[in-house]
Order: sequence, then structure tokens, then C-alpha cells
Amino acid sequence: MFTSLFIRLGSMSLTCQQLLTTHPHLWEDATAHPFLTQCQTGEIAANQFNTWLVQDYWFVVDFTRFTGRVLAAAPVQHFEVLLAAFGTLKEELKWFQAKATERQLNLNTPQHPTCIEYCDYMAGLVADPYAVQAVAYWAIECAYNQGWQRPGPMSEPYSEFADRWGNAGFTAYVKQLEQQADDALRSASEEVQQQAERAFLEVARLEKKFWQMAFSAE
Ligand code: HMH
Repeated sequence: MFTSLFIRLGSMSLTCQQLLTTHPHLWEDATAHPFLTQCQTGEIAANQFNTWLVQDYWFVVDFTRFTGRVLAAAPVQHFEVLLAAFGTLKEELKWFQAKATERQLNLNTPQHPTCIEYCDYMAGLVADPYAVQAVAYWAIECAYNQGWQRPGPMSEPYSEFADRWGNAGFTAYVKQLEQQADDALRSASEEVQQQAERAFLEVARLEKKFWQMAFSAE
């Protein structure tokens, strides 16, 4: 259970930073995991890492579809940031394929139930108002941006993975997503703002579960 932050003052609208500061422990659970600290120390086992790699490839495939749906719901002033995201995702999908080939992994592996659960959640967001989608979209990218940076410099061969989501350009992109989500929240009703908070918490829960899925791989 969580205490909702809807005891806010007056008519101030919800912001992404408020979500982070109201739920610090849940957000820490989403972004700090032994999977990541063991990438940093080099202790992570190949099967754990490879499970993450293959499942995250399929996650990014569906995240790309989610990007399409968020774009379809977005106001035109928000197009520029989202259109740039497609360029990044195009490179990222190719990069995942290259990493899988290097490691001799078969990407045609069925999605794990946890990956399916997260992808289904993203698909269902199409029914929600744009502000809710924008907050979820920001939270998903912010989780990897913070999570991969949290343990500090990683041992090889993992620094390339940490850098993909932890680099300064990605951090700036996450900030732009935050500004767009905040912008959408400014004109959102109380009810929609509460929906956005629930979306943030659901992303946090699924992020933790995704790390745990890879970490507990046989
Ligand atoms: C599970 N969350 C997960 N995978 C990702 N690649 C991202 C977030 C960032 O796009």
C-alpha cells in the first residue's frame, strides 16, 4: 500500500519530481537491484545476463510500439522529442541484435511471463489519457537511466550496457520526457493525475519484477 500524494496544496498540479520524492522506497526498489550491482562487480552469471538481454530485446520491441501509440495521442508540440525517440530505438534494436549475435543467443525465445505482463501493461495504456501515457513513458526511461548509473562504473563487458542508458545524452532526453509529462499534467483533472500516479507505481513494480526475472534465471 502507499500513501497517495493527493493531499496536495490548492490547485498545484502533480509533477514527475513529486512522484519520485513521494515514493522514494518504491522507486529505489525499481532502480536498485542485485542484478545491477553484480554487473558492476562482474559477479553476474552469463545465464542471468543473457536472460535479461533476450527479454529486454522483446521489451524494447513492444516499447517501440508503445512509442507509436504515445505519439498518436500527443499534442504536436511534443512530437519532436518522440520522433527523436524512434531514431534511438531504431539503433537500439539493431544493437540488441548485434549483442545477441556476439553472445550466440537466439532472440526467437518465448517471452517470459514477466516480460509479457509488462508489455501487456504498456499496450493497455492506450485507453488512458495522454498525461497518463506521458508519465508512464517518462518513468520507464527514467528507471533505466537511473538504474544503470546507480552502482557506479561497471566492469567489462557491462560498461557498454550501463552507458547506453546512463550517458549524458540519454539523461537529457529523460529530462525532456519529464518536461512533457509535467506539461500534460498541468491541464489534467485530479482524477487523471491520480491515474498518472498509479501508472508511475505500476511501472516501478514491473521494473523491479523484470530485474528479478533475469536475476533468478536458472
Ligand atoms: C524493462 N525498462 C525495461 N527495459 C528497458 N529497455 C527500459 C526500461 C528502457 O527503455
